[in-house]
Amino acid sequence: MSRDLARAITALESGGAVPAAARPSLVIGITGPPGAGKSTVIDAMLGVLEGRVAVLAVDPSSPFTGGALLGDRVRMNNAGPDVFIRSLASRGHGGGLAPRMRDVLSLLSAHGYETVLVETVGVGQEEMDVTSLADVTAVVLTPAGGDSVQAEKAGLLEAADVLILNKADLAGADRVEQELHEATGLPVARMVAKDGIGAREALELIRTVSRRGRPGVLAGFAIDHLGIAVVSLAESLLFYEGVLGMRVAHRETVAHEGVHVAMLDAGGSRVELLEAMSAESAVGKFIAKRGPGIHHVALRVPDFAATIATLKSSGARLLSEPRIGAGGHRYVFIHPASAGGVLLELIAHEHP
Ligand SMILES: Nc1nc2c(ncn2[C@@H]2O[C@H](COP(=O)(O)OP(=O)(O)OP(=O)(O)O)[C@@H](O)[C@H]2O)c(=O)[nH]1
Ligand SMILES: [Mg+2]
Repeated sequence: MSRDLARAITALESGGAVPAAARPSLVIGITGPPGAGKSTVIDAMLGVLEGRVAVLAVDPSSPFTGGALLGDRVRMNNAGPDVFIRSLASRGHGGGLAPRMRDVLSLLSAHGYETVLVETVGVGQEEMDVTSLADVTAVVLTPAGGDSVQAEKAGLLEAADVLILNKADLAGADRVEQELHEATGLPVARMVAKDGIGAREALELIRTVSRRGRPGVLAGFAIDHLGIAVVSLAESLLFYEGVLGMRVAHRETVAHEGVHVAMLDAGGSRVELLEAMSAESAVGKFIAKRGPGIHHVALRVPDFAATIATLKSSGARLLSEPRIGAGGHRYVFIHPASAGGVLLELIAHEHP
């Protein structure tokens, strides 16, 4: 298969046609200053990626396609024989790098490659054009002084969808992570690529970012329920159940949150009445401060783990680590300060 593909790519370069893809691959651009650890990051990702994976390295210096292939494969210890690796020279070929790359990506899709990692050194227009072909561009930076300045000058940060702070084993990682996040507003994933650390989390972040704005995948989102703080469940049920005629789906005491809960069906969504077990519980304090009323909005999210990872790296304030709540669902609360003044509960969209 791999040899067919190599032949097909060679044929392309002499003007061959590209077959149509059944399902497009996820194309991840890995770029950044020289020596930031792009190849090592890719190698670490190869260690955790499943399915068919291809690596394209854009070699800015070599006039020979495949010129850097050997060197790169030697450095990629996790590249098994099934990983397709190819270097594309950015010089010495007519027609521009981006059009050739687009064709190669189509071929890889057509050959069933689910993930394509594209390494480029982020300098020059040709390279930036290639970056625009990726679904997600991750810029690799390090705590070493000057890296981020250089990346900014090269316009790299503008092309970035996520940042990877590699070499997080070096001094200053915390400070640089904070600075990068504040300067760009982008999520930052930390890695110690040479030890394979952080690759899984970085990929999770990349997948989450690539899902944004893609219709269809968002279909998993739904308002799960509206949480209403009440003084007395018994009294409020007289209205919600007795007068309105809503049906109580279940009642439960969630001790670690200090509440008695009545869940009422409301079409596809639900209403959750919350009665405080004590004045010290969160709902007790809420009522003391603001009186009874809407306490939180709960959203069901399609990819809970990935969403949590993105939230954390984007600096959103979570009230706790994910917990198991009513009905056995995993959930987490996001502080109103991070969610437009609403206490937001996220619930894993899964059936226990
Ligand atoms: N301390 C430390 N060193 C690392 C880490 N990851 C990579 N390196 C080292 O950084 C150097 C450069 O790594 P590469 O992966 O070749 O970097 P690159 O960005 O692909 O480099 P070019 O392709 O030449 O631009 C190597 O000596 C790696 O061993 C890390 O997490 N921590
Ligand atoms: Mg490299």
